[in-house]
Amino acid sequence: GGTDDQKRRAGERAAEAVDDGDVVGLGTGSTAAYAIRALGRAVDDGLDVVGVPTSFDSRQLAREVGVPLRALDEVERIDVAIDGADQLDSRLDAIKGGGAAHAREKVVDAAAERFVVVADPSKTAETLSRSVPVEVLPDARAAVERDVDALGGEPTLRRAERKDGPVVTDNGNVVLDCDFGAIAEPAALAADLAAVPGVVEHGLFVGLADAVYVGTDDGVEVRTR
Ligand code: DER
Repeated sequence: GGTDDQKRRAGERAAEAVDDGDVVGLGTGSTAAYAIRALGRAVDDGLDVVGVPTSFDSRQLAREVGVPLRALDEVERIDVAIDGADQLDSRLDAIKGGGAAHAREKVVDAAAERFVVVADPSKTAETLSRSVPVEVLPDARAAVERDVDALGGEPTLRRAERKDGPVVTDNGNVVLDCDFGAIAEPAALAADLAAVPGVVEHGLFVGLADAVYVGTDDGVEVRTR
């Protein structure tokens, strides 16, 4: 992955684009965490924002740094969402879910007027090729594995560390990491995965990101859709 400096530059630049009065979707992961910390400092300096967290971790960090919080169903709108990604292609389509938070992330990121991805250079690629995290109802796992196989994917149940058995998401589901190799048509695969019974949410974020802030060793590259 990228360096902490690269991630920090991306996160802090994205936080600068947040305006007074904004409702901000607070993404999950180490890069989005820098944006949340920067927002905490801005709130200390008088910025008036409300954060909508996308996971247990983003909620905890927001509380720690003093960003006021509302639940998703308590806000009328989301002005901007700032979130990381596991991989991003040249059309700003992304694979997310490294932190198994992609179900709630997608609701918040898609609802936002403006969705900004924060990343480091290790995340960008010509074509998406990482495994796609798929959140699955626990009892449907075997059926979904068969459907993923039929779609040409290789599903692997994401196992927990320091806990026997699988990772369990904030929503009580399990995650299959599905390797499809190079994904030439993300939109088609996204539609196929969304149609599989038992799939709660997949980690293909197609046509959602409005901009990406890529933190480099000497600055931030901003790319828009
Ligand atoms: O889980 C997610 O989708 C996160 O955004 C994650 O994929 C990115 O995490 P990172 O910023 O720590 O690489």
